[in-house]
Amino acid sequence: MRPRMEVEIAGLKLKNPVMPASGTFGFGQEYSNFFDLNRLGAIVVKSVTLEPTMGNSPPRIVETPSGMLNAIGLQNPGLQVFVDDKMPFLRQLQLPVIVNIAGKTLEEYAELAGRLDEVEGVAALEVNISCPNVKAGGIAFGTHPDTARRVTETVRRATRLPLIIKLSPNVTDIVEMAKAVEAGGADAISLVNSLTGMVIDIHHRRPVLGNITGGLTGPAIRPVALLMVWRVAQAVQVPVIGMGGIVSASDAVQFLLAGAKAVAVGTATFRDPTALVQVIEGIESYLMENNIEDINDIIGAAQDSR
Ligand code: RRO
Repeated sequence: MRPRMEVEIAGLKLKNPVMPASGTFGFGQEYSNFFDLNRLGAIVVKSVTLEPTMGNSPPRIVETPSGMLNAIGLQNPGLQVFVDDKMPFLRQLQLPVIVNIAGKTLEEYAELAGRLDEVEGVAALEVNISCPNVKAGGIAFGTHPDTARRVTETVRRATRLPLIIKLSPNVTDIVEMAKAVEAGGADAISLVNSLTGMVIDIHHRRPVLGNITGGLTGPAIRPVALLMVWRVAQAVQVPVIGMGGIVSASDAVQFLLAGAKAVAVGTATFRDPTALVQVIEGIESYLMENNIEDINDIIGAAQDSR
């Protein structure tokens, strides 16, 4: 018998707990020739800002040991183009569409949330308070608990949509951040965004990235991300979506055992556009091999061994 793979997060019913990490899957359509997108638990789009955003000067990406640094700088076509040109494709999919939003000010976050509240087919918002590659907004809201709480409260007032707040690992105490956004009205928490880093070109004697710093992702950050998910899952009541270097089903299962109710696959998709499907199928095989009938039975199971 096939195991039950459904999970519920912030009122959203997901057919399985696997979704793309924001920013690694465009607006979905880009990947629709590789596999049936309806196999995913949910879709999460690249961060949307109020106005079109050009992003940072190149180079924007550099490979690192077991990972990569990116400094895209929030490039996206802006809210209106997203709603007019990207949503028609997304809303005909049979899965929850989660829209990641990023603002430069509290008012921008509120306006994004308020306008998306009225857009047909948006199932939830993921609030990006953790982009490491822009000066204003993004991570500026995500490294202090009071500020993170205030953004959450502001967005909460502006929309009825379920709110997922995406946390940065570039903080002293991730648990404090998670508790702050929970108190502010988050329905779920996703973590982690990328870890700030840099690479220097020794021949030109200057930083490789145009932005100097970038966000580190990929397997290099997995153990750090896993520990943060483990700690946050212990500390909050709201569900956690775990991510950071998940490449395979066994990586994903680690996050589920640590207490994540769902997982996101990001950088792995750049190497293999079907990585998400491999992870879904691999989790199902793991459950079958271990005679587990319901995926919910393994969520947080490693916490019980403490
Ligand atoms: O666009 C980016 O440079 C970016 C964003 Br918004 C983010 O949230 N995380 C990241 O690693 N890069």
